[in-house]
Parts: sequence; structure tokens; C-alpha cells
Amino acid sequence: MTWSNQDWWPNLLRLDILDDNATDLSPYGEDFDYAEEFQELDLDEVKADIEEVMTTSEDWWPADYGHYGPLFIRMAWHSAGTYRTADGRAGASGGLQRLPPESSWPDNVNLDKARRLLQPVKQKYGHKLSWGDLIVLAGNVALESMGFETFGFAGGREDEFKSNEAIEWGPEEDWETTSPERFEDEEVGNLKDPLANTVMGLIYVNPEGPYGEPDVEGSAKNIREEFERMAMNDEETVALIAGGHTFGKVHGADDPEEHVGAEPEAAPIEEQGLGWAQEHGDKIGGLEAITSGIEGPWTDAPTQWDMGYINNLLEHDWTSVKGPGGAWQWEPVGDDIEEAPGPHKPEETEQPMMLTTDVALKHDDDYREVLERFQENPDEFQEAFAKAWYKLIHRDMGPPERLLGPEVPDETFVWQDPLPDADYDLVGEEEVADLKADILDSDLTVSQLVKTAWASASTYRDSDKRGGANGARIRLEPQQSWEVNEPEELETVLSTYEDIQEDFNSSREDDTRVSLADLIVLGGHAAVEQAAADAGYDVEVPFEPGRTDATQEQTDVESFEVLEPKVDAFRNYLGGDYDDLYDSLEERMVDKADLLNLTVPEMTVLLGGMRTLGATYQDTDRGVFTDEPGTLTNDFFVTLLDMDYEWEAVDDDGEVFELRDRDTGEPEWEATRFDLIYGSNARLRAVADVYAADDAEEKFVNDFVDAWSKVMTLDRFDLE
Ligand code: HEB
Repeated sequence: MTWSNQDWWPNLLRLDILDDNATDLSPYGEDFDYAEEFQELDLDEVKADIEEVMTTSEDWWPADYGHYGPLFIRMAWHSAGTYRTADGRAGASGGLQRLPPESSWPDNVNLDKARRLLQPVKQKYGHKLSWGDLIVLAGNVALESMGFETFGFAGGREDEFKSNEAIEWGPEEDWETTSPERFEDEEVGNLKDPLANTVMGLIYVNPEGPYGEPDVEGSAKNIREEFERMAMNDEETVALIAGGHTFGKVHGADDPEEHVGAEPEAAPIEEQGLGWAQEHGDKIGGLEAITSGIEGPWTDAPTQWDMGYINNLLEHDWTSVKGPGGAWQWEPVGDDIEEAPGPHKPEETEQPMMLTTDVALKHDDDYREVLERFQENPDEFQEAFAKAWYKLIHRDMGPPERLLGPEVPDETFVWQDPLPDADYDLVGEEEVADLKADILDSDLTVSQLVKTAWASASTYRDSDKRGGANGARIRLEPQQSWEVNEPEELETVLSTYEDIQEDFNSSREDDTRVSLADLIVLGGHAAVEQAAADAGYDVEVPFEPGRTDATQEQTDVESFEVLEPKVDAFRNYLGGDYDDLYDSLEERMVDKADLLNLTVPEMTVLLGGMRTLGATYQDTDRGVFTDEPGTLTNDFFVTLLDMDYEWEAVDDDGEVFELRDRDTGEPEWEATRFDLIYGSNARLRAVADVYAADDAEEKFVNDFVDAWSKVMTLDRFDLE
């Protein structure tokens, strides 16, 4: 056993999560273009191959009812269902289910078998079909194979080759318990950001009920809270659960503790990445799997799309019992329910059951209303499930232009944050130069220009490809009212931009127009170029026009609220009260840097540069260690590392510090933890050292410009 630095010093700032942004970990190499490769696939052929696998039972893992469809749906749902809106991380993209921890989660028992069944398909199509796409596609093919009409399928999920260590899964030390620390008020409900599941090792909620008790009210509360965090409303939630549980069965003919082996990551080498060896052979004939430890089908026709689930749930009374696997489940009162054929021996019929989470839907008034409406209108149920499923499996893929293949529907949805097309000619080099001059001639300061461009672009998150400068949503709700954006000042800045846009567009005799989104980015560029010139360096920040302006109707206010920065290290904004899973301001800074896809040096140079540009929240002097704010110098790093000074905390929380002259004791500068961490953390200090050096001025300017233009173009999926 060797220890890592993180083991020695558990409080060490986790900068390693940014290292994935610095290197390409995929064996395909930098030039590999998955989107291009995927589009060469014959999707019909792939689907036919999946269908063949799905209906060919293998002796090493015999299919229930001769059809792996339900198992594949569960696999696809568990891959997509980890997505959470708070940070946009997890979800189906990346094929993360085949890597730990998801590969070994208690909720993913036996999904290793599902993926292994699909291995021949993966092998046949190789680099043209990622695991991420294959897992989701298998879910769709399964639904179609069992009589359901899906809404469509898009490819484009490039595989990860390493677990995403930036995903916070929860505060507990084991996978199967729920600690009160998971919740803001330490009660069921109100999960802390960025969490969306009640148990670390479960996709969403405990099927037996909160804390393993068959409490239907608490369970409904859990379901609502967590499905909301997956961006699903009541109707979508009911459609998904009812639609999903129309198929298949749960597996728990005996106690999993006694009859199931270790999970893949803990299993012996000869199991070759499989886990959960099934050791109950003799007892039930070696055929029936033990998975959740709950036992039974939901309907009498588990491989057919029908109304069986909703009818069973609503038309029978259900009572809680401990099942044969030792878990809480619900059985129908009376014996007038239609039995299902046995999964392996059709003649040994089984009585349908329900999970606590199923019965919870019936006991909650709002969910029940949806269930009843669906029961009366099966077409509405079909459509609602098709759309909710489509959203579930594509929610983390970002804007419509990232969705690939022949089965992408024409319709776009507001949850995709749609953008209008540019129905005008884009500005050329000459117009760009004129517009930059107009912006610099206006009353706007370098700080205002830089802050507005940053506020606009930095909402981007690479996790689910949402946010960013495109759309100019900074002038819409909710972004224009976010405290971090200083709404009043922002309004003035935006109205100046609107005037410049108006003047330009109305003066054109041809079809050239400029969008506000482009103008805001261009303003940032102009300011950076001027600040660099003032420092003695002539640079040009590359600019590509083509951003368009979204309307308020294209912007779902509630869905955008999760993008609000609670703190912003780069603007030195400490924020107010928040109760999330992160322990320190610095952790939140690194988390944001990761969502912006930044490396450690990029994060460092951006923060230092934005300080000397004076681009701080409410123009605070904190961290602006320079006599010439608005000039792009490396003064931030020079001052921070200067041994003539010492630092002292000046507030109770230890977030704000004063720098004093060692000789005179005179306070000279103020700063926050966001600043001091670059002198205190050894890895950050190593980079700060580079930028503080006498020979580093020009490097600093160039690196800043590169990092700045990277952030400004993170959301440009319209460009090659
Ligand atoms: Fe589900 C199955 C839970 C939702 C689909 N699930 C199942 C199970 C459980 C559950 C426990 C069993 C497993 C075994 O095998 O044993 N879910 C659950 C919960 C929830 C859910 C708790 C939330 C509330 N699901 C869901 C959804 C979906 C689904 C949403 C879709 C859409 N699942 C499913 C399926 C199945 C299941 C299909 C079957 C599988 C088989 O058969 O294998």
C-alpha cells in the first residue's frame, strides 16, 4: 500500500481533477473525431445486431422471458439517470457506467452482465460506436422491440477512459447508507448541491423507501426532490417510472448478502471485470438472478408495452411485506391479480409486486392525478413517456447541433437551450475593427467590458455543455438579475452595447448585422487588447463572429437558475449563504475551473490577469495588487510572492486578509482566500512562481490571451 499526498493531507486542495483537462487520456489520440466516425455508421444495421443479441439467451446469463430488453432499459436508465442539474455532471455521456464507482454501485448490480452481452456489438463497430452511445441505444432498441414507439435517438457521446473524479457523490463513507449530512436541513428532502440521489450507490432513491423503511409519503417526497434535480417535473417523473416499470421484473429470490459475490472492482482477477457472482445455483435451479433483493414482476406481460403497470397499481390495494430476499416490497391484497409467467419456467407463474417507490406514486395526490389521467388516456401516457425518455437520455448532450445520426427528431425543446439561426451576414474583419473602436470610445471601462464578457461566457459548463456567451442570455432572466452580475451596473453596460449595436445595424445598407452576444465578447477582447497594449504588448485576441441572440421564450428561467455562480473566484465574489457539499471557497474555485475545462496554469493565469484588469465584483480592491488596474501586468503574482509582506486574516470566517508591510506594519492590500491560495498551495505556487518572474511578463500576457479566448469560445459548437 502506498499513500498519496491526498491520503497524507486529506485537506489538500484537489487540483488533480483539473489534470484530465490537460491531457488526452483516450487511446484514439488528439485527432480522433468521434462525431465524424459515428456518422459513418449504418444505424439500422447496429440496431438489428442489438436486437439479435437481445433476443438470444446466453447460457452464462439466461434472459428472463427469453428477452434482455428490460435489463437493457435498466442499464440505459442507470447510465443517464445519474445526471444532475446542479453541476450538469454524470449522465450517459462518457460511458461512465463501465468505470468505477458506477461500475460497482449497489444499484448497478448485474448491469455488468448487460454490457458484457453487448460486447460483440461494440467489438464489431469499434471506434465508430462508443460505449456511451451503445448503452443508450440498446435501451431504445429494447423499448422498440417490446412494442413501444420511441421519440428518437442521437449519438455523439464520446467515451471517457478514466473515471471523472470531479463528481461529488456524497458525504458518506459507504455506498449504502444515507447520512443526514446529505440534506440541507438534515431531513429527508432538500439535498445539498450538487447531489441528486439519496444514497451514494443508488441512481436516485431507495426502492424500499427512505432509510430502507416502507414509508410511502417520505418516498414520494424523495422522488419529487430527486427527479426535479434530474430536470423532471411530476408528469415526466410518473411517465418515466410507470413507463420503465411496465417492463421486466425485480430479482431477489433469496438474500443477496448470502448469495451474491463482490462487486466488479472488488472481485478476483479471474472474473475479468465482472462482479456479483451468483452463488445461489442449487437453491433455485441456477437460473434466477439475484439483483436488488426484491422479487417479482410488475405486470403479467413483462416484455410488452401495455397498461399493465398503471392498471395493477391503481386497481389493486397493496400491502408491505418482507420478500424472499429480505427486503421491503408490496403485494396485492386479495388474489384476483393476473399472474406473470415465470422468467425461466413459464408454467411457474409469479404474482406481480410493487416497490415502495411505485406505491408512493399512488399515495401522492399530484402523482396520482397523473397516473389516473394516463390510465384514461393511454396515448398521453405513450407520448409523455416517449418525450421524457428522450429528454432523460439526451439531457447531458447540450445544444441540438451536438445530436447526431438519422434518428434525431426535427423538434427541439426548451430544455436544449435553443438558439436562433443567424439570418443575416456576419461581420468581417473591417467591421470588427470598427466595432472594437466604437466600444473603446464609449464610456465603458476595461473592468466593465471584461466583467461583462466573463459573466456572459463563464456560465458555460463542459459537463452538460450548457451556458456560455452564445445567446446573450446575460440580458435575459434569470442571468440579468444574478447578484454576482451586479444587475444595476450590468444594465448600464448592456444599454451602451445595445446603442452600439443599434447604430451599427441601422447604418448598414447590406445584410451585415452584429449580435449582442458577439458584441459582448468583442468588448472583452477589445479591453484585453488595450490592457495588453498599456502594458507594452501588442496582441490580438482571435475573434469568430456567429453568436446569436436568444429570446426570453427560448430561455427557461428555472432551468437556468442552476447555472448561477454562488461564488466566483475569478471576480473575487465571495457570495452569501450557501449550503452545499464543498468545504472551502478554493474547492468551489477548482470545481468551476473544471467545468470550464481549464488546466491548473490556465486557471492561475486567468485569475491573476482578471485581478490586474480590475475585473472584480463591485470593483473591490481585494486581490487587485497593482497601482495600474486595467493594465495587463503580472503584478498580482509579483506582490503575492513578495517576502516584504505578511498576511493576516481580518474577518471571523478567515476569508478576507490584509497584507502588511513587514517593517512598518502598514496595511497595503486586501485579499481573499481565492487570492492567497496561489501562494499557499504548493502546486499553485509553483505556477505563480513562473508568472511572477522578471522574464515572464510577455509569457503572462500571451498565456492570459490564450486562456481568455478559450473561455470565450467554449460553447461554439457551431464552429469546427
Ligand atoms: Fe426501475 C428494475 C428501482 C425508476 C426501468 N427498478 C428496477 C429494480 C429496482 C428498481 C429496485 C430491480 C432491479 C433488479 O433486477 O432486481 N426504478 C427503481 C427506483 C426508481 C426506478 C427506485 C425511481 C423511483 N426504473 C425507473 C425508471 C426506469 C426504470 C425511471 C426507466 C424509465 N427498472 C426499470 C426496468 C427494470 C427496473 C426496465 C427491470 C430490469 C429487469 O427486468 O432486469
